[in-house]
Amino acid sequence: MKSIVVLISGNGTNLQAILDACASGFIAGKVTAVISNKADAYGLIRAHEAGSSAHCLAHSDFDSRESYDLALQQLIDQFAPDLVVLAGFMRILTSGFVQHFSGKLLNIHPSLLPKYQGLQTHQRAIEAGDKMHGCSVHFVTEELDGGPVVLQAKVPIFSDDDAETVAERVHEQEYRTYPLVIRWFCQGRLRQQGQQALLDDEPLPQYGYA
Ligand code: 3YE
Repeated sequence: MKSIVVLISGNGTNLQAILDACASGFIAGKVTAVISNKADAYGLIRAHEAGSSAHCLAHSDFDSRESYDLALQQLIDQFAPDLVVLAGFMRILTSGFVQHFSGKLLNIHPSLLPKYQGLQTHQRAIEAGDKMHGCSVHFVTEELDGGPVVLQAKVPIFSDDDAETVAERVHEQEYRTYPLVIRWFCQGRLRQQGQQALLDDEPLPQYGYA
């Protein structure tokens, strides 16, 4: 049974999908701890209800990004996790943090990477006239949303969509793709080798969406 630490900043709907997948046995792992950088994150209640250790480490209590990330790293290390999962955790992580957890740090991003790194992805996809959008699970490297992609799911964008209806469609795919990737990781089938993600030692394709 692998140990997973999940980092959140808010509602924690992806966290809930992961907790459910652990409870059903789909993921051979246990969410040992959930850490939020915001005290009012509803995901902390989800964590508590699922029997995970729930923590708040507020970035506002620290005077630098480096000191926060070091404290976060030390808190995570107490649980000695096999995997650290960002699930709506809205902070850019320092290179020291990323290096410390290299190869065991995953994020889910609401776009078909490498398109639309950063924020407001649904609005930007609509404004660009894209017919296709989606989400990407990737290993975290120093470059924001730039690490090797493991799995993507596509959704259509219809002419009467707005950012909210698209977000809803993308969320449904996030709740399927993230647990699947975490399942692979906990089975020992998934690893990171530099800018490549390997599944069963085979390189996964890095898509280039123009
Ligand atoms: N850090 C690195 N590489 C990555 N963090 C995330 C992915 C990822 C990463 O691939 N090095 C929002 C955008 C960040 C933002 O600017 N946040 C602010 C704080 C805002 C607040 O706390 O209210 C900041 O300065 O970090 C996860 C996604 C990060 C999105």
